[in-house]
Amino acid sequence: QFDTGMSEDRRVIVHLFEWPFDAIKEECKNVLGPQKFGGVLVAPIAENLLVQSSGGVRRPWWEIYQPLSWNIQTRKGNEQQFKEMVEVCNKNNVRVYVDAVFNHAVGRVWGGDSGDVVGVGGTHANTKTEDYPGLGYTEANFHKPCQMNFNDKTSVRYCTLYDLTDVDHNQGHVQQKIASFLNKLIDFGVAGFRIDAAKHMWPEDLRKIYGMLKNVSVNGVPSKGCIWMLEVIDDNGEYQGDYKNVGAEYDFECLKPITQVFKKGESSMSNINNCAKYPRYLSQKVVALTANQDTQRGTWPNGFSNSDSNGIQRGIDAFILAYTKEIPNIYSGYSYKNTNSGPPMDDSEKITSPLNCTNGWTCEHRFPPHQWIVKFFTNYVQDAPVENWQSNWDDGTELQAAFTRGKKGFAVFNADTKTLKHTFKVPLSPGVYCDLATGYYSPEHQNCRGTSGITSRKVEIKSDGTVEVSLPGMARSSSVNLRDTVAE
Ligand code: LAG
Ligand code: CA
Repeated sequence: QFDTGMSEDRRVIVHLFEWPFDAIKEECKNVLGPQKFGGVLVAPIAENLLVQSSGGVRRPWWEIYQPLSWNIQTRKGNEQQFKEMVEVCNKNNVRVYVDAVFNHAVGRVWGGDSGDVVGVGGTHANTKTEDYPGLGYTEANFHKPCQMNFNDKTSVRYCTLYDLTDVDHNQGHVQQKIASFLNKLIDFGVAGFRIDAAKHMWPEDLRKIYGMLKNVSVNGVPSKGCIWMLEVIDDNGEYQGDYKNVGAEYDFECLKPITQVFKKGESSMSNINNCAKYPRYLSQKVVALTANQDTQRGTWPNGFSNSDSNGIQRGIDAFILAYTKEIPNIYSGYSYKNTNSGPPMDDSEKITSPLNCTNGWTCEHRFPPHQWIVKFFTNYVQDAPVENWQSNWDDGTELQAAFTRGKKGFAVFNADTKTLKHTFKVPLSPGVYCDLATGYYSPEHQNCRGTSGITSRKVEIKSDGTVEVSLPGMARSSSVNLRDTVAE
């Protein structure tokens, strides 16, 4: 684990995708602070292109990935609301991270013949002449448009992603613009950034920009250097090494077998365990991603859909939280009609409040087992080693696994459709434990409690260190909507 500068033993980040600032402020106070989340990742905040409709829906979510000014002005709120949110989250010991989009600006197609485009705050830009006054960029600050060849690193960094106008980060002027935006946020108390499309920028340029940043200071107290979480999507490790001296990187590679095991019953638990031992995971700062707006929509890797709520994503989240030694980053979103659908909104296109987890907001992070497993990670295991790994006691499908985290925790997963029944031997002290997947220990009741006062499952470790486990299988075919099961 790398030093994140998060408060005390807090480590888990939750991505509240497209939550308005006012709602995040409340969530920090009422849920994230008390439940010991370490940080919240906020979706892009810089003024973006206003897209009336696309793919049959109004206001597609992805308009936020097309910036045209540095003003903090999106449907999530304005600069004042942002500042207040950061202040309240910091007071509640929840660090704020911002998804920063600076590989590109609004794409060419949106300007039509005249090239004129307008942002959600009324700022204009011209995609034809490449004048983006709100960003302080002119044609000279962009790469020449070209078709990206994904087999060529130079092309991946220089050429055009979708048709988004590609910024030239080698220029001092550009570095200055980006750094001053990030520094302004650091002044507000922001502690780090997700670097969108990091793979599409040169590591040396990113290092220069990182070097221009101020020191982070939270609640007026100097904290660790700013954290960068780089989005480097990498199937075979051909890019990740390039960025290891720039910042932390999201782990996409090991998410793949994890997704395959839980989603389809393919790959195997031992592939997951081997993956985590690749040298690059030991030498680099890693953020263990469980999902993001892209993976949820199936963009990568053979993703999910709304009806995927039958426990698959929850299984993945729980597995990563129980297994990882890195910094976990879970995702909380909303249900959607098609993959373009933006966040739930009212008739005036204002984003509705997610605070009651209604209207389509799915509030995965409030699902009680998530909160207990966040505690399992935060309060107990953290970077304790994964030991006593077993995944092949059964009939060879290897969709079930058990492991201990040092002498601090024991976890069993069943991603198979059939029931798991097995007796394990573990090095934890004998006694009766609460199963944190179903409840938590309540000192007040001196018992294990689930939701609504129900006594939750207990697990006994006998004096010879054995523990009998019986776990039902996953129902891959059933389709329960998440909204029916989240805490309201
Ligand atoms: C990312 N990481 O590198 C984000 O995680 C991902 O969500 C972003 O794509 C992408 N990079 C650019 O920041 C999203 C949508 C795209 C969307 C893009 C820009 O997944 O579908 O493209 O944001 O808004 C859209 C249209 C395309 C069109 C493009 C440019 O969907 O059809 O070509 O805009 O006009
Ligand atoms: Ca680029």
